[in-house]
Amino acid sequence: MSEPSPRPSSPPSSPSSTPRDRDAIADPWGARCPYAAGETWPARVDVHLADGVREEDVERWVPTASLLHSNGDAMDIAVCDGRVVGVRGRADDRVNRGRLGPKDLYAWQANASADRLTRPLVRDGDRLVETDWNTAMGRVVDRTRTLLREQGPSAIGFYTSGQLFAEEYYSLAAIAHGAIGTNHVDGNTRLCTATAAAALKETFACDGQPGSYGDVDHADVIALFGHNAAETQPVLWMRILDRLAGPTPPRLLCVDPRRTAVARAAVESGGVHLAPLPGTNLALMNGLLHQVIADDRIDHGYVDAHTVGFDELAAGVAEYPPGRVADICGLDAEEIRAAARLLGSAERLLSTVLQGFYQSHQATAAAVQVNNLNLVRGMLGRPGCGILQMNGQPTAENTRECGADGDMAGFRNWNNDAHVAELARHWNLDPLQIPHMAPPTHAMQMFRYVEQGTIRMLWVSATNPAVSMPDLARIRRILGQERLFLVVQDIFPSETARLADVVLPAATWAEKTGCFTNADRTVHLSDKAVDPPGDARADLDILLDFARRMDFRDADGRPFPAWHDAESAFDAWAASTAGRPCDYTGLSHATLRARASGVQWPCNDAHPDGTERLYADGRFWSAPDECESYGRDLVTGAPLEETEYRALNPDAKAVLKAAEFLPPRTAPDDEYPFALVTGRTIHHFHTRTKTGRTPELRDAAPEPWIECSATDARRCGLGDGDLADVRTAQGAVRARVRITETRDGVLFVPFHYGYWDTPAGDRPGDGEPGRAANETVPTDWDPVSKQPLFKIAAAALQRVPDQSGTAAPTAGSEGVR
Ligand SMILES: Nc1nc2c(c(=O)[nH]1)N[C@H]1C(S)=C(S)[C@@H](COP(=O)(O)OP(=O)(O)OC[C@H]3O[C@@H](n4cnc5c(=O)[nH]c(N)nc54)[C@H](O)[C@@H]3O)O[C@H]1N2
Ligand SMILES: Nc1nc2c(c(=O)[nH]1)N[C@H]1C(S)=C(S)[C@@H](COP(=O)(O)OP(=O)(O)OC[C@H]3O[C@@H](n4cnc5c(=O)[nH]c(N)nc54)[C@H](O)[C@@H]3O)O[C@H]1N2
Ligand SMILES: [Mo]
Repeated sequence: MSEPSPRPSSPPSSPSSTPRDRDAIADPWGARCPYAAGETWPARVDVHLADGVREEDVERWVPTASLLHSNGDAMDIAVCDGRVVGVRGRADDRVNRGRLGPKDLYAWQANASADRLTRPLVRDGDRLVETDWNTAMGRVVDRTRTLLREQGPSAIGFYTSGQLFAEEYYSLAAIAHGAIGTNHVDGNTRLCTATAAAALKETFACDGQPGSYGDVDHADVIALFGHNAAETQPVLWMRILDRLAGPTPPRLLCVDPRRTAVARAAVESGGVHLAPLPGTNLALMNGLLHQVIADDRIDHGYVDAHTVGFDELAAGVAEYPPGRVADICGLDAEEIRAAARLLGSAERLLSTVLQGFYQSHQATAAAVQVNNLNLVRGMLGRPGCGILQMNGQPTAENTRECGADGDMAGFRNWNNDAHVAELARHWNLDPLQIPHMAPPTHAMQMFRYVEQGTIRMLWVSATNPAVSMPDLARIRRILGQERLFLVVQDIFPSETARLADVVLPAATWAEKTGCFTNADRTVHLSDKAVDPPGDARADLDILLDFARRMDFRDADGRPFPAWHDAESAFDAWAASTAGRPCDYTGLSHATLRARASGVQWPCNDAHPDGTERLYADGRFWSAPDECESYGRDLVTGAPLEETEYRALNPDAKAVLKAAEFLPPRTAPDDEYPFALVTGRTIHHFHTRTKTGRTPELRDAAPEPWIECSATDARRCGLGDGDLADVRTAQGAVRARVRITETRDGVLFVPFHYGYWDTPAGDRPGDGEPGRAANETVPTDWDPVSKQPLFKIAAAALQRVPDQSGTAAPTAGSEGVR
């Protein structure tokens, strides 16, 4: 194993940062470090080591960041005897100042689970049998060659992740787009941050997160739209809690149908919690903009200098007075006015948006209105004035910027021949080899093509669609087809791996080197700390091995891709970003290793220390020749032509776009009277392949549950802890009821629970209730971003009769207060 030279680890720099090992299940956010607006967030170093290991016993500390959410919490991995024995937060990192959340502290243990995939597997009839790399890769290469010969590149699809490293995505994009020439490349980022990207492309004509976590230190109002940060980005939430505990606390706005910890804090801060009916976000945003404009809380100077479209926006939202919006959203008009006053009186407004918007009805249109809100208030590019169209997954930013989601690497515009030619020069390929005649195929469409049989080989890496996609009965049918050749590259025998023809065992975080970028553009290097188990190999090595076996060549007949390891891949990636918004040319593995903190892109000669906020100078990447996208119609999703965009925005400003509210397609009715939303708990990550193998986290939330209000429970004859079925037209989930302060008419089910840890074959038969939330979620997506709508289904709730005994109510995130 090659030992990277150690980066300066972060010893406690002040008494307040003496490392502390807390019980992060009982105390998820730890002790407060109050601070005032404009001050530096104090350090607090969190640590957790395996039983019996003391800090002084640790042989090496290897720098990395968390791979269990998009926050990018920087930490050092503790290594003893070639094993990971714990983690410690990095006090000097800009993202977390030493803090770690529950998953950060415990989930590293999953790497050492006994059931890690250690050998490649190939299908032999009904069974998957162990084999060697030559045999497994031989099968993949044979099938690829046959399909290319018989059907051409569009018979092959790649479905990847938001959890690999930048070097891996860039290699995958080069192989799939460049060498194979298929347009069927997307990530599970389609399920996750497609709407974040789309909303930024609509407003700024280019992806790229404008804001910074540093804005929390300055804001006087922080608005969280469909974002349960307390559970999904606990370290960012600690920062907000520390401001709330300080002398000049911000006020919060929380928009969420559930009474989350964020909602409670909003009320306690003197701010507002709005609990709209699911699926009505756009109406609400239009109402808030209506009132902010009516109260003339507009920064006219900013709007005139830096935006186009204000008059159309004002005319559009004129139709949404608070009374009408209150009816649509199931709110009081006075609540809407109060929220508008809060937003209108802000001097430094930080807005964050996440899945409550991205995975609901009219997702992009609603997320764009948050951009509009900050723009009309002139709240962008100054300390405390920011927009965070959040990411969810740890490396989703890289999936997008490297082009592994089908976009062109470097936020290039597939619809601009000059951009395609530039990328082709970096790859030394003929531009015609890179598909760009049509928009990249999105994941939902790729699964449709697999269903219809035009895609015959699907290579799935680091994602578990058999649990995370909507309408699982359909997904199981699609992935289980005889005619499909399914390659699954994972670290565990997931529900998806069990359906595969070839399973490739991967090395993961701590076992491989690479970079990744969090939601506020902070790039961290994650160094290899220990060897992977058995024959498992880094995802990068698997991809490059495939390329060599396929004997891909560039225009001069040299092996393609031209790079051979993580460092050379990073250098190639960085070079390809020169002159683009996500400019990495000032970074390398060596420079990142030498720094005590992660660095925010763009980082180049002009900005050698990175860039805290985009658009501080009021200049955007929206010039027609520079932009990543010409935009779409917000209601229908129809793409704009280049000529239309040139007419709309000739002077490279930000675009204010209005959209009319349409009632959701799936609304509660007599048969299905509830609105069902699905989402997360603090203890688990996604399909629990890691957190379900971590004792502390598994035991904190061992089983799924159904949240509903006390009124709704009573109406359905249910008590806390009773077993019930949530049923939609798609399917059903059976779980115990947890009575919470969610609004009446709304049910919540966590989506983390699949079937890998239930007795074999314990999957629901058709029509039988299962435990995966996605049994119930219909196939539907946002017309602009193509992100599936996981948070809007019409459902019925029924007590399961003949319950034996009375089980205790589910323990767990009710403790998250
Ligand atoms: N603990 C934990 N943290 C995670 C993850 C995890 O699995 N576990 N995953 C990471 C990833 S990939 C992601 S994408 C993020 C997601 O992070 P979040 O978006 O914060 O999490 P969710 O629970 O999916 O949804 C957020 C909230 O949306 C609300 N909501 C539902 N419907 C509506 C609606 O119509 N309108 C509004 N305004 N709100 C609504 C829900 O009640 C929920 O509280 O978390 C990241 N962090
Ligand atoms: N109903 C409902 N469904 C949802 C959502 C929701 O809110 N509600 N949220 C959606 C969102 S935002 C997201 S992000 C998705 C997440 O959905 P998935 O991506 O399917 O969830 P994960 O469990 O994170 O799957 C990652 C897989 O990669 C494997 N893995 C981990 N590390 C590595 C590695 O280094 N290399 C390789 N090769 N494999 C690795 C893990 O074992 C796991 O099988 O779910 C979506 N689905
Ligand atoms: Mo996500």
